[in-house]
Amino acid sequence: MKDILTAPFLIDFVRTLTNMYRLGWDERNGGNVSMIVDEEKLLPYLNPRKVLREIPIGFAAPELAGRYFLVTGTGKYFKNVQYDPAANLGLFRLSKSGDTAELLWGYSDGGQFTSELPAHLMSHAARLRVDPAHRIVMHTHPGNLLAMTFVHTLDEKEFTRTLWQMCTECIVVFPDGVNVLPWMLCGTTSIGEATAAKMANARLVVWSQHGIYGAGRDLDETFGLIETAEKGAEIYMKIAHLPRLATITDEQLHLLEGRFGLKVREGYLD
Ligand code: 2HA
Ligand code: ZN
Repeated sequence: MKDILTAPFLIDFVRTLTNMYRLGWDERNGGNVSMIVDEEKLLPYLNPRKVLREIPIGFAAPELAGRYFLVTGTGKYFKNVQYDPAANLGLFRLSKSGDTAELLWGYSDGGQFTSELPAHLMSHAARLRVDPAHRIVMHTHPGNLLAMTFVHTLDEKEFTRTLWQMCTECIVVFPDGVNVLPWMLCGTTSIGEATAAKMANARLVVWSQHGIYGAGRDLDETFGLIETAEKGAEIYMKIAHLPRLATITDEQLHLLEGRFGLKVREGYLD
């Protein structure tokens, strides 16, 4: 068996979390990330029959039974992940019944997965239904997106259109738009179900006055989605209180649609 700390998927995961912390998105224990790991990627590093602990997840996700997940630990700080991946992260397989995490590696101080596991697993199931290559769910607290939910309407079409108008790249990176949930109690199966429902037609879901969820095929793509939306929100927060003398028009957004062959969210452009 090779040392799992040398596994490219783990190195990529740790680097991504470290970078998210560096950007100020993940204060204290804020944020959580989960990644579906394909079995062939993990076999050189772990014996899948050697289960360290069985941890009930408190709900059932039968669609994901038998899948492997690398998931941040509850109460853990992104800041610390690079110094002790085994204490701050865990890798488990979801049992046949879909209601138990079979821990294969990590949570080495007796900990367990993030309190937001319902939103993560339900979002994975929702995204896999529309994209079999989907692998990542990322939750974080970027300051400008959060700020925007206090001063902008939470109407999804309006919220999406504002972000598209803030930087030319926005519509290119997330033509499917941004869905928005009102403030809800976090860490519950209700917010998990609501998030997953919003993931059916977009890869970004804002949790008002809390943060954002992003989904994608790999860590770079998912990080880049959130990074681009956060840049749009940053520009909005810089200009919202100033007279607006220019904007990106719908005509120009249509030009981008044609140039990049985008599948822009139906009905969002005039
Ligand atoms: O504690 O971000 O949503 C981590 C969180 C909860
Ligand atoms: Zn959060």
